[in-house]
Amino acid sequence: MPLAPLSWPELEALTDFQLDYENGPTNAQSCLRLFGQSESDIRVTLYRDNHAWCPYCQKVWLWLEEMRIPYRIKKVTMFCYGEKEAWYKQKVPSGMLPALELDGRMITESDDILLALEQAFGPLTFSLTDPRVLPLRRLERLLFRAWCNWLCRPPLFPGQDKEGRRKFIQVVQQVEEALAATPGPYFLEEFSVVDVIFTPYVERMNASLYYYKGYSLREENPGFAAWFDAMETRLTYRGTQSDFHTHVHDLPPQMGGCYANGEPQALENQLKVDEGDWFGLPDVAYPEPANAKQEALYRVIKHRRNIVKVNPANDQFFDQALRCALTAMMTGEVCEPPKDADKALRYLRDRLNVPRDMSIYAAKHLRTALEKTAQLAGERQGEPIPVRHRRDQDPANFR
Ligand SMILES: N[C@@H](CCC(=O)N[C@@H](CS)C(=O)NCC(=O)O)C(=O)O
Repeated sequence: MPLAPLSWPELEALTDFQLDYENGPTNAQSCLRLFGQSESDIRVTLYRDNHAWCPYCQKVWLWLEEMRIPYRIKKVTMFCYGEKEAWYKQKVPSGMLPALELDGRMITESDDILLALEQAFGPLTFSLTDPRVLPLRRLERLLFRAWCNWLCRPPLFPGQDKEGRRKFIQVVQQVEEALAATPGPYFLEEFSVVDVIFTPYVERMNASLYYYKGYSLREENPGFAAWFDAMETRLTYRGTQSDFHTHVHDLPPQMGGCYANGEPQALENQLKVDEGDWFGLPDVAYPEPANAKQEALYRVIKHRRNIVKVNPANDQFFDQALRCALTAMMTGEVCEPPKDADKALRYLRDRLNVPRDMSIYAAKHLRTALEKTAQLAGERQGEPIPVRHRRDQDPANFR
């Protein structure tokens, strides 16, 4: 017999998920990080984007976490998903992110921020200006440009996609050689600022090329594979790590478009990223934490009123459908949603964000529960995810 959906208090009793936001592992929800020090020790405020989509913010964020520098976090809206806060435009008239306040001095441009942080707190193993770091800094930009040229150029002539792929793979070979030049999995002998610099875009390349081009950076290159595996041993990186679904749909408005090549492998991958199986994606390889479902449940409960409010479906109706999905996730039993709940459940499935809302495995469980519950109601998809903007993700609805 199918189960009736549990009530919110009943669901609440099924999770004891807790996080020490100030002193515990890196997470996207903290607004204050202390690392065992006191608030009076704080010299730094990081202004970063609300949804953890901005790659340059991730770079500075990861550096601060690795160095365990106490800091405050102020979250700011990006143009593509909402209205930039007036208070931020007074501080940074261009509205660009990230920005960092160090001893009352405002700094923009992520590399300048890292240089200033190095001056104040010392380097992360090597300085950005170290002669061994400089060529790798340039290599990262070379890889970035080859990626943009392949992914973000509208197709103008036949063979353009193949040419983009060939040139990208040429630079990938150079990166593979750089990774192979030292004995460990990182760029230099030890984890360093170089790994931090490569992280944001390599993560975005892995996601976007898998989805739009059918090319799996992590699986097709042993150096990258070992590097990703090593990065995932670090709680700092895990806390900032996103998933394929989030990236492939946050990149188009940020990059001015991402162009799919229509190849069979790409089509297959698109289906997998959008509709599952999310556990079969090469976006994470470390073993799943035991409390991933509890985390997903805790995070939904915390924001349930807003989640229900922003869903295009009727509130009472969606509240029940959502509880069905959560009940199924936590009990493993079938919980029949109200008739026609397919669209509403898939609307939420498509709008979970990692790591903004929860960590990667928690989101895989929640997406799976939403999809499986939706399948009991029908085949209809939710409203399409916009590609020119992401106002559907306006953080104003969650304040
Ligand atoms: N060169 C800058 C680039 C920063 C940048 O492009 N930031 C983007 C976000 S990824 C931004 O703030 N755009 C304005 C917005 O989207 O609101 C840096 O390294 O900090």
